[in-house]
Amino acid sequence: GIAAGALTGAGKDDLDMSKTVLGIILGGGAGTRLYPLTKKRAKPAVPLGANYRLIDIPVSNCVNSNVTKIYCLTQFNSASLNRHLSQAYNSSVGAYTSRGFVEVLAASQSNVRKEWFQGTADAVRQYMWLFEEAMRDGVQDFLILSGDHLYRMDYKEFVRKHRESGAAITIAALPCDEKRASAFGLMKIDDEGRVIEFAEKPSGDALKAMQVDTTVLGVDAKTAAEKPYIASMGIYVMTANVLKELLENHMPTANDFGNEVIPEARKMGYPVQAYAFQGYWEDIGTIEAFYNANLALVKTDGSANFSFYDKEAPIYTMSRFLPPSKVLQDVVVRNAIIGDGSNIKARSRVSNSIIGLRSLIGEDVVMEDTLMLGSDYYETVEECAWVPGCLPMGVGNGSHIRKALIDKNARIGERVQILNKDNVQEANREAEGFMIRDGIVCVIKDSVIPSGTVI
Ligand code: ADQ
Ligand code: ADP
Repeated sequence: GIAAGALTGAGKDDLDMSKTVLGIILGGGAGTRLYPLTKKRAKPAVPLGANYRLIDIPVSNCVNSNVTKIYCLTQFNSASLNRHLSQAYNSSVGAYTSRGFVEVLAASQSNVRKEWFQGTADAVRQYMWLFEEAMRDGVQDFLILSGDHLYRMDYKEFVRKHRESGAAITIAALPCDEKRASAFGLMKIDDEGRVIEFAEKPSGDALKAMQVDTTVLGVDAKTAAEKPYIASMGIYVMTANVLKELLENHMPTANDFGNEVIPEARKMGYPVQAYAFQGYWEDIGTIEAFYNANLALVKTDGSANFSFYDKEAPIYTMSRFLPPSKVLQDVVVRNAIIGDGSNIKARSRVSNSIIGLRSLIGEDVVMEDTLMLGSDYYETVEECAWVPGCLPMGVGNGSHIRKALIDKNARIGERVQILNKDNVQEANREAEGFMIRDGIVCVIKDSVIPSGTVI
């Protein structure tokens, strides 16, 4: 569900975005960094911000920028991902005149021999035969996006700059501090924004060597002093026929954009440009970053940088027609987002937390700094009672949970304590239904944590 009006809100489109740009979303590799969220689902289907999924961010940005032909490349497909995309978007992008679509392309379905995509560039190469059809239909540029970023961006300006500069590849870029710089592709640029050096995730001396004056990106001197690196956001506009030529003829064995294609193309003399992005952007592809970015949605100290609400550029999702959430007597909710169809029983206290859709929270529960993803379906207490040993969905009476990430359909019993009192940073207790990553207790999807458990 997108209201019809939302699509016309994309503004004046002299670039003919819907016809000339193909959105390609890199939906995830092996899925190790977000594990165990990716244990039972493809990365784009990971739930976000109580009602959404990761894929909603790039797809909504596309729709709001009038990019209506969208492919999502993923290692494997899941029924829920397809259902989510088709229910949320296909009626809106698929109008007869725009001939738009949002489709999942899985590695295992590719007609090229390899079982898995070997990397980002390899993923695009394996489906180039399909993208060529879009090129014959008028597509000039590929907009290559990541599936695990939280941001709002108007791709029209990005594409406009790409075409104006005559670049082969344009890389969205922002200033970055020393601490995080080595996690990114770093650039040096000239006065025209042309990339004159590119280093993928350098460290040590090679990192230091990439320091620049980032006021060239349009930031003030103070910000430039704190953030002396120009980082690639992993978001690119690439001229379609140039990329085809690069992947098939010049570097047929290159697997990655950041490691191989971009630095090689630059060395070969192809014009590579940087596009300065202003605004909030976060890579949420690790458990820690994912947890922090979700909880930052309810920060009151001004560091809540992202809102799912924006009149001009909303983030869309599947309409589920869930009932509004219900909160019973003497419940205290502070700094929280509660997804649709949730139910919080008497005297519970929820603070600094995101409670995902269809969450059932019992009586006298305490939840702090917790990201609960919710449930995929409702199950009544009566239904559960028919099944021997069934523990109801959600969080049972009297449980106390702090700094946890509870995946969907978890069944947490009564008087459970998830407090990680010993402040364990890493632990693999998958057989018991949880893991600890970066000090965050992750309760795995569909797990059962028996009454009285202490973690
Ligand atoms: P990373 O994000 O570390 O750096 P990479 O692991 O290649 O690079 O992932 C890029 C995106 O592609 C991610 O969304 C990932 O899930 C997806 N992806 C990875 N392998 C894939 C595969 N085989 N099939 C489909 N999708 C796949 C990149 C750039 C850096 C830049 C950062 C910004 O390489 O230069 O700074 O993004 O976050
Ligand atoms: P994810 O969307 O997190 O990847 P799945 O691929 O397991 O998760 O699919 C979740 C979907 O499956 C839900 O939308 C729900 O409709 C359905 N589903 C899963 N388990 C059940 C169940 N036990 N009863 C009814 N529906 C279920």
